[in-house]
Amino acid sequence: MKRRAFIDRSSLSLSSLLISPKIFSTPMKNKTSKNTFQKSPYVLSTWNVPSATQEAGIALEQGANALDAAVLGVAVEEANILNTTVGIGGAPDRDGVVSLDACVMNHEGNGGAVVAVENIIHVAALAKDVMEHTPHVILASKGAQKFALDQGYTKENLLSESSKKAWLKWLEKGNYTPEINIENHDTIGMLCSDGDGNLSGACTTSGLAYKMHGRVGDSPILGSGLFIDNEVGSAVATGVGEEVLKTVGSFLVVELMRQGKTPQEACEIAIGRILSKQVGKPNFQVAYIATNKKGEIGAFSIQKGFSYTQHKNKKTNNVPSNSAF
Ligand code: SD4
Repeated sequence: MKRRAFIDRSSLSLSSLLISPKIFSTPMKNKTSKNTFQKSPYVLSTWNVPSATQEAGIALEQGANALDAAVLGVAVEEANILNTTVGIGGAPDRDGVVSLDACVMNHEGNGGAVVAVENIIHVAALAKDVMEHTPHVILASKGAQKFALDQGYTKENLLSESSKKAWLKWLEKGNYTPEINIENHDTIGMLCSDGDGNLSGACTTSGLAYKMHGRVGDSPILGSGLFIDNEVGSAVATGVGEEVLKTVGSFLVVELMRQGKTPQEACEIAIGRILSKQVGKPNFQVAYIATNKKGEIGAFSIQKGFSYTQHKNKKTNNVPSNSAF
């Protein structure tokens, strides 16, 4: 699953990427957890996203906090017009409308999310703005867009020519069931641990290709697409959101780690929970990645083909995940 970064990495830096007027203006509160074991920053991202992961890693190495780094990192894929599952260029719904979902969570247990947002590229930054500048956790659709415009975001056409072409081809069959296959699951979920050992994360997606208009998946739902507990660990999901929502997947992974499971064991049990409701081999993909306060990492998926990208000790590499089938 190769992608070329739309934005040249060198053009992105802590000082130059103005995805949100406020992205780096929030003072770090320096609230560290009681059990900080890991001080060397690291980043984990779903799928093969070296540019985004490295961007976040470099930001952490330069002293950014985990939340700022995650939002900055996923912004690389949100701006990548060739990535048909995130941000600009994302596959539209069955009516030809691109709508985006995103959420963030920080080490203090705060979160923000936006669902079904049209015409705004950097929805993870917008989710962070919801967290930091409203009394709410989730803003939806037109309300989220109005908030974005008030915050200084600009309206963009998110439907690329090639995504439009693919949608028109899909329409020829008149098949109004969202397609479910492992190729269209490339949500970027990113987990960051910063120099203070604090955990934060972001998850951003255009959702399932050709979904019903108004459909919202797991990715912007705290506890399903993403969950952070700075005392325990963090987890993020990708794949068919309906299955993750029904098992509150990322929360489950973190709660399993709280009970003493390693991140790997927790991801495997959470995938097992989904499989336990299925008869035979399912035809959909779900994958989790997770990390704990010791810096241990886990990843597991239903189907073969899932991988995650990590940035650790100044190196970025892609790691294949084990799978149930
Ligand atoms: C969703 N979990 O909307 C997302 C899909 C996904 O790449 O992972 N897309 O259900």
